[in-house]
Amino acid sequence: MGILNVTPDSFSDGGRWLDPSTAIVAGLEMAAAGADIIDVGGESTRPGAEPVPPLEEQARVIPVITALRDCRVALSIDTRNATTMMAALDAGASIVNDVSALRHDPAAAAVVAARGCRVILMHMRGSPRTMATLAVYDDVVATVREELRETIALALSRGVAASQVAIDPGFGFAKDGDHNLALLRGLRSVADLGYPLVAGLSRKRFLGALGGGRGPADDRDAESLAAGLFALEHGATVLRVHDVSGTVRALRVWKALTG
Ligand code: HH2
Repeated sequence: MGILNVTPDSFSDGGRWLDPSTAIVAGLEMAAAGADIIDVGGESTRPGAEPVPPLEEQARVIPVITALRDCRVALSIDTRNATTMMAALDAGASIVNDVSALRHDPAAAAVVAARGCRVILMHMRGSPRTMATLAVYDDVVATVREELRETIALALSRGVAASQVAIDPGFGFAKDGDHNLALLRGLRSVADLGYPLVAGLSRKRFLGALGGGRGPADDRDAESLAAGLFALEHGATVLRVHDVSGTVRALRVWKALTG
C-alpha cells in the first residue's frame, strides 16, 4: 500500500503532493512500481496535528482519486470523516482506512456498512492531538489486541460485516518507542485475531531512533524495510509504505527466498 498524502503538513511527505497534478503523477508512479493499493489522505494524523475540515479534506483528495480511478490499483481513503468516505467511494475508492476505527464520526460505521467496502480499523487512543498522553500500558501487546477485539465487535454491532474488516495495531499512535517495538515483536498475537493485518511502520520515528540515524523522516526507508519484512514474517498482510519501488523490489527478493 503506497502512501499518498495530499497535505501541507504530513510528517515525512507534507507539502510534496499538495498540488493535485503532482499527487496524480506520484500515484501513477506508485502504480507502475507495483503498488496493489494507493492510500490517499488529506489530513495529517501525526502527533499534535490539528483536524482539517471535511470539505477542505475533500477538495484535496477527490480530484486525485478521480484521476487515479482507472489505474487498475485499488484506492483507499485515509480519513476519519463520513462525508469524505462517501465522496471518496463515489469517486472510485474501494477501501476506507480510518485511524479512529469508525469512532471519530458517528456516521462512519453506517457508511461502511451500507457500501460494503473494505475497512481498516486501526488501534489508537484519543485523537492525534491527545494520543501522546494516553500511551500507558502494562502489557502493550495484550492490551492492543484486546482493544482491537472490542473495536471489531463495535463495528460488527453497527452492521459492518466481518469480511469487510482488516486491522492495524497503529504503530506510533498512542505508543512510545518501547511500546512500538514490543508491539512489532508481538505482532503474531495481533494477527491471531484472524483478520487481514495492515502494518504502518514506514518512516516512523522509533525506527529512525533504532537505526541510529538523526536525519529527516524521509531518510528512514532502510529502517522501514527491515521492520516491514519482520512484520510480514509475523503475520502482516499489507505494508503501508512511502517508498513503493524499494519495498516492491525487496519483497520480490524476499518472496523468491521464502516461496
Ligand atoms: N499511519 C499514518 C496515517 N495513516 N493508517 C494506518 N492504517 N496505519 C498507520 O500506521 C497510519 C495510517 C501516519 O503516517 P503518514 O500518513 O505518513 O503521516 P501523516 O499522518 O502525518 O499524514
